[in-house]
Formats: sequence, C-alpha cells, structure tokens
Amino acid sequence: MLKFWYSPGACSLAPHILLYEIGEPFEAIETPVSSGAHLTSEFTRLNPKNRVPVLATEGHVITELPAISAAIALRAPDLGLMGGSPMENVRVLEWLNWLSGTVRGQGFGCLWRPECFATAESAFESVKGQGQATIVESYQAIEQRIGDAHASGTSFTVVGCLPPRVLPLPSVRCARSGFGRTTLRPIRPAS
Ligand SMILES: N[C@@H](CCC(=O)N[C@@H](CS)C(=O)NCC(=O)O)C(=O)O
Repeated sequence: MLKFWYSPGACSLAPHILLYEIGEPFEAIETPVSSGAHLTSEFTRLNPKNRVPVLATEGHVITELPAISAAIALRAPDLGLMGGSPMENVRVLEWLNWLSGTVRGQGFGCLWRPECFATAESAFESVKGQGQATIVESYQAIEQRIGDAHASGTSFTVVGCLPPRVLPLPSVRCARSGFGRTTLRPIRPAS
C-alpha cells in the first residue's frame, strides 16, 4: 500500500488531496513539523532532506512536491491529472516548477526563513520584504493567467491542488478561481 508522510496544515496538503482524488488506499503518517517529527533519525533515514511530504510506493521513496504529485497522478492516467494532452502536460510542469521553486521556495522561503538567504540578522527584514514582494507579484500573475478557468487546460489537474497551503496568503483572490475549486470537489471514496 502507498505510504504518505504529511504535516497538518503544510504543503503536503496538495498531494494529500491528490491521493483522495485517485481513490487508491493509502496509509497516512502524521509527521507534525511543529513538533519536530521530521527531525527524528527515523525520518532522516527516510528523507535526509528532513521535509514533508514523502511518498513511498512499491520499493521507491519519493520526495519533492512536484515529483510526488506526478507519481500520484500517473497512477490514475485516465483522470488526466497531469493534463489531457502533451501541451497541457508541459503547462502542468511549468506551473509546478514555478509554484514550487519561485513562489514557494523563493517567495515564502524568504518570508518564513530569512536566515536561509542571509547570514546577518540585520538583513532579515529586507529579505522578508523581498519575499513578500515576490509573493504579491506572483499572485497578481496567477490572477491574470487563470481568471475563472482551470489553472491548466480545460480540466482539473494536479496544479489545482496546490493552494491554499502551498500559497497560503489569506487575502488571495484566486481562491475564487480554478484553484479554489479543489475544496468544492467531492472526495472519491477509496476502492
Ligand atoms: N522542496 C520541498 C519543500 C518541502 C518543504 O519545505 N516542506 C515543509 C513543510 S510545507 C517542511 O517540511 N518544512 C520543515 C522544515 O523546513 O524544517 C518540496 O517541494 O517538497
């Protein structure tokens, strides 16, 4: 059976939604980052990067949100969660890379972890400000690109699962858009 390590309220929510979306049974292992559960030696053996999410499939341990999302989506190819055509697939990859690398890694990284971007404490506020600016700019780009449609192509894809936790600003207007539809979707019962 699939095993999935997640932290409540973290970016692991996105692949967690996807697991329900494909309807395959899985074991969810709660690993609260807030209590340091991702820093134990047992978890380090699983993922030396000490991050959630982690997915274990038949003999494989998969890390990194875009890779995990693809691994889950490709278990149910008929659902088209990686896009319904080669170009939609490319667009999904484009979104995942940008959301994960630029918006989350750079924007929220600077905002939440300024110490990863500067050694001098005096620079932290400036780094945080830069992160905030990246986030606001990115959200404006998201608004312009998706409007009321799905993020990629004409149907729901893995990209629709990413917010709200990967992009957790409360004031985000894109919650009304294709991204926000995630929360309105019925959960597929595990078969
Ligand atoms: N590049 C990783 C980032 C994952 C990540 O930063 N996860 C956060 C939770 S949203 C985490 O585990 N944080 C623990 C920490 O930073 O110590 C991915 O895409 O999966």
